[in-house]
Amino acid sequence: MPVTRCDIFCKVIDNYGDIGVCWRLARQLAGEHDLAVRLWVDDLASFRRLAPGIDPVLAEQRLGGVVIRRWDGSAALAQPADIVIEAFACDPPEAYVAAMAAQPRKPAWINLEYLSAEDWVEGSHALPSPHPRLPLTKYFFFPGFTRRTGGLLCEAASLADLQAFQADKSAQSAFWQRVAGEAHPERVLKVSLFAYENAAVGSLLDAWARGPQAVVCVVPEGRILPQVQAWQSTHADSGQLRLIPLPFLAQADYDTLLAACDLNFVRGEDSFVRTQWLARPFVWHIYPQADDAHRPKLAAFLRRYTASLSPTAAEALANFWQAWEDGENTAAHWPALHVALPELTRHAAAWAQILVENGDLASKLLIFCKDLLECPAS
Ligand code: TRH
Repeated sequence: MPVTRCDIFCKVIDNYGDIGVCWRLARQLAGEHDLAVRLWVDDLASFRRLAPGIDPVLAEQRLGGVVIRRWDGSAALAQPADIVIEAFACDPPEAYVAAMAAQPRKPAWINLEYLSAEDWVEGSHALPSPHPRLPLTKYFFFPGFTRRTGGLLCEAASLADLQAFQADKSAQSAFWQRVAGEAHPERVLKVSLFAYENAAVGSLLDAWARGPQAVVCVVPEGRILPQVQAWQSTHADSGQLRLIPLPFLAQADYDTLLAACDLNFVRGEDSFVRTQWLARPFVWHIYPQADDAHRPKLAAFLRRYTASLSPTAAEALANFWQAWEDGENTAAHWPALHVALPELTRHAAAWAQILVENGDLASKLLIFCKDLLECPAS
C-alpha cells in the first residue's frame, strides 16, 4: 500500500487556535493514521509557543512525526499531496492549486471550517465547492457536535493518558506539588483561567476571595493575565483565593492543566473542545466576531449543552456564561454556578460520551477523503 501523503496549510490569523487545531490534526494523522504529513505554517514563532521543540528559523524540520515547513514561496513549488487540507479557508498558493489540478488523480481538497453548534452546520458539512476555472473541487468539512457533522478533534493516545492521569491521585498530587507548591489540595476548588480581556474578571475574583470554598486559580500567560494581576496588586489579602500565574505552557502541559482542574475557563475553539473531551465543567469565552456573529453561536451551543441538565443547573450555567460573555458582574451569578458544579461535573462526563459516539474528526475526515480519492466527483 503506498503511504497517503497529506499537506495541511495553516495561517495564524491571531491568537493560537489556528495553529493549535492544525498541530493536533497533523500529529494525529501522522501518529494514529500513518499518513506522511507536511504542515505548512506561516508563523513559526507563534507555533513555538505551543510546541517549544520548534525552531522558528528553519525552513523545514520534523517534530511529532510531522514534517513542518515554513509557508513561504517554496510552498508554491511543492509537489501536491494526495490529501490537501486548508485550515479555515486560508487559501494554498495559486501555483500549488494549479499543480493539484494537473495531477492525473486529483487530490482530495478539504477546507476545514471553524466550529459551531448551529443547526445549519449539518446541512453545509461535506458540501462541494467546484473551482471556478480548474477541474478541481474543494469540500467544506465542518467540525460539530452531532453525528452528521465532522465531529471534534481528539487525539486518542493523549486522551487515554490524560484520563489515566485523572484517575491517578498520586500523579495529580505530583502535578499540584509542581504547580502550586502543595500536593493535591483536596477540598480546594481548582480552576484554570484562559480568556480574552474581560471586564467581568474583577467581580469574579472578588466572589472567589470571599466565597465559602477555597479556590486555587491557575492563569497561564495570556490576554486576561494583566487584569488578573491588576486585581492582585490591589488585594494584598485575597481571602479564600490563591492565584497562580504561569508562563504560557506547551500545549501538552496545558492539556494536563485542563485535566487536573475542577473547572476550566476556556476560549476560542481548541481549549473549548479539549475541556469537553476531558469531561470537566467549563465556562466558555467565545471568540468575539464583528456584527456580534458569535452570539447565535454561543446560544446554539448552550441550547445543545444544557438540554439534559436540570432547569436549575441549566439556568445557572447560562446566566454565568452570558455574564462572562457580556463582561458583566459575574459575582452575582457565581453562587448558583458553584452550587451546580457537582451536577455539571456528572454532566460533563455524559457529554464526553456523546462526543465519542459522534466520532472523532480525524477519523471522519480520513474516511471522507478516501471516498473522494476512490470515487472522484465527475
Ligand atoms: O487562542 P484562541 O483564542 O484561538 C482563537 C480561536 O481558535 C478562534 O476560533 C479563532 O478564530 C482565532 O483563534 C483565530 O483559543 P483556542 O482556540 O483555545 O486556542 C488556544 C491554543 O493555545 C490551544 O491549542 C491551547 C493552547 N495553549 C497552550 O498551548 N498553552 C497555554 O498555556 C494556553 C493557555 C493555551
